[in-house]
Formats: sequence, structure tokens, C-alpha cells
Amino acid sequence: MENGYKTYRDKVIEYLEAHEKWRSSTINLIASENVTSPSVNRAVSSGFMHKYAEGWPRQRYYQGCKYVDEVELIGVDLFCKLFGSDFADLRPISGTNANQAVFFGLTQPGDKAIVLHTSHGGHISHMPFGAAGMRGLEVHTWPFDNEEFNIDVDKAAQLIRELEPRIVVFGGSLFPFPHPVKELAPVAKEVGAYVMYDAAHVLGLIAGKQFQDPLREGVDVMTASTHKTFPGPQGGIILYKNFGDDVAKLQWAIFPGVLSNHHLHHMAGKVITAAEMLEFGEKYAAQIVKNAEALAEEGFKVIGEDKGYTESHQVIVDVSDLHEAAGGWAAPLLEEAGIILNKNLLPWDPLEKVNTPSGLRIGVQEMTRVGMLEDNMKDIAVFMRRVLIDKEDPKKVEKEVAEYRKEYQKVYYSFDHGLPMKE
Ligand code: DSN
Repeated sequence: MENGYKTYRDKVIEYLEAHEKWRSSTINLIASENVTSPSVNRAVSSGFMHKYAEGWPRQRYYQGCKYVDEVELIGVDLFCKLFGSDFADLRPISGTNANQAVFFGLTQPGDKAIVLHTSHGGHISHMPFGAAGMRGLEVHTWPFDNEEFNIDVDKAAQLIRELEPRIVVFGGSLFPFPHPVKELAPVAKEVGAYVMYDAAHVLGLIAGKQFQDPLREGVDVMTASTHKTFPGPQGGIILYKNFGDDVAKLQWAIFPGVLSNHHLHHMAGKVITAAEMLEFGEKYAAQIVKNAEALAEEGFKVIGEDKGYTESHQVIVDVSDLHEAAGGWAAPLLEEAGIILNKNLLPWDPLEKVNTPSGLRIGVQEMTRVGMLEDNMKDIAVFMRRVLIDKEDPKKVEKEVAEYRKEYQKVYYSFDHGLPMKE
């Protein structure tokens, strides 16, 4: 080969640049993504990426960690302040990794767990085929009320008393309305169960005081990823309160249980994001929820109409009337038009419909971060309607979407307010 392996290096750079250019010309509505600020990008591309720091700050198994330790200790303080927790562990490298650590630390194989089923919006790591099952847990699922789009409180209380599980898990990936933690945590406590809350999707909303406050509603341990409504780098976090001796079990489960080195450059990025959220989080989260409500009001068959459609960053649309392949048809068609979101099972869909589910899941957190407001949501709904209902050529719409996005190329709600970003 003429250029040797450099060709591959060039190809990768070319794809990275093409990806960034494409993404910044689209309307990204994937509910589990966001964009980081230039300061966070600086941390993520720093020399921390080359370092090992197993263990806890100032008690490391590696030398050379004096600056890493300072950053991580600032992070523990900031996360505890932001979430009112007694303890914060920034080491998990993803939300699933945080969940794994909790299952390893607090349960034994054969213990019972109650989780939200994936088709009701639960995360795959809670399921028998995911981290919970891999830990050997006997996984049961919450009774679900399709009308309320939420856990059925009476039946769930009955199930907890019948099963006496070791752990109950709230939270999930399809998450328009808060879960009944206040109602069910005391029942879980009656039978001696741990109460866990997976805040991956709503961490930024909790930080901004715009969603339920799990740690004050009876949750023992809150896990999350750090890159959805919480606009940080990809990673995970565990927060807990009044945990007594169990803290040590969890600490060991994280290291050396489910990871050896954590990703220090991402850890530093999480710390800067926590500072951003302490400063700007309430404004950002409030605008996310206002934008989601504004988008939901623009029509389509949005679920939860009699409950005000949404209380989070998500808008869930049923597109089963529009095409036999429903979400499996709509999501790729919208991608051609530069509108990126994902298809999603709705609670009444059988699992076999995983490739042609009834729903679309829309998240507005990223477009909010680049400065969009309620009126922009109306424009987004019009773009979607032109593709899905009026059957306009998606390529034509894509050009207009790219033109529209040119105005929104800066990150807000950060110390780099209004600076150009990199997607
Ligand atoms: N699967 C991700 C989501 O999009 O919700 C979470 O890990």
C-alpha cells in the first residue's frame, strides 16, 4: 500500500470530521445524548487520559496522582453539594457500570430484585439478560399501568410484600413521568430491601430541581450516566445517603469489583460539568422541561395527554397509525431529513416488535443546550410533520434543517456561554 497504514489514520480522522460536520447540521433529539462545553472538552482531551489511579484519592495503588486526587476530591464535594448526598463516587465509567457495582456490592446471586421491564421503559442492565441477571439475581418486574404510563402503586406494594426482594430498582430509559418512589420506598424498607434509583436519563433535571428528588424520597443509592440531561462526558456516577457500613461494600464493588482504573479525563470532565450545573443547572433544566412540553403540544399522537404529556426531557409519540412498520419506518426516514431520534417500544408492544415498535422517543436536552427555546420546538414539529404526514422528500427537508441549525452552534448554560462547540 502506497501510504502504508497512515491511510487508516487519515480515514479515521476523515470520518471523525465528517461525523462532527454532519451532527452539527442536524437536529439531534436522541434522548440519551448531549453536547459538552469547551471546558469539558479540554478536560477530556487532557493528559489525565494517560494516567492510572486505581483506588480512592490519596490512597492510590499508583504513584503520580497528586493532581488527579485534587480534581477527584473537588468532584466528590461538588456532586454531594449538587445532589444533597453524603457520598459521591465518580469512578464508574458508564451508567451500566454503576448499576453493576450496586448489584455486586449489595446483592448476592439468588437474591430477588424488582425492576422496570424494558418494554415499560426499564434499562437493559436491570433485566435478566443484562447486569442484574448476570449477577445471578432473580429478576421480577414492576406491575405497570399503561393508562398512567407508570408503575401501578397498589399492585407494586403487594408484590414487594409477597416477594420480599433484596433490592428494588426505580428509573429507566423511557421516563416522561416521575416514579412513585415516595409511595413504595417505605414498603421496600418494611421488608428490608435496598431502594435503588437509576437516574441516567434525568440526572440533569434532578440537579436542576425540576424532577423528583430521589434521595429525599427514600432512595438509598442513586446511579446514573453523566451525559444525557446532565451534559457531561460519557461516564457514570453513584450517589448515596445515610448508607452506614454499606459504603465500604459499594466502594469495593466499584474497585476492584467492576473496574480497575477509572477514566480520569472523563472524571475531570464530570467535575467541570457539576460546577456548570451548580451555577446554571436550574435554568437549564427548567428550559428543557418547558421545551419538551412545547414540543408535545404540537400534535402527533403524544402519549400522556391527560397528564400534560411530559414532566421530563422526553416526548413519547405513538406513530403506529402512520405506517405498518411504525417507529421502524419513521426513525430512519427522519434521519434522512436530518432529524435524529430513536424508535422505541411502547408499554403495550410485544417484545417481538423491537424493530418495528409503535413509538418514537424524543429528547430535547441537546437542542436546549445549544440555545433553542419553545418557539424552536414548534419549528421542529413542523419539520417532522412535513416528513411523516405530508410525505415531503426528506432530502429537501434535510437542506432546510441544516440551514436552520446554522444559528445554533454554541453551547449555553456553561462558563463558556456562547462559545462555539464541537459535536
Ligand atoms: N440505551 C440508552 C438510552 O438511550 O436510553 C441508555 O443506556
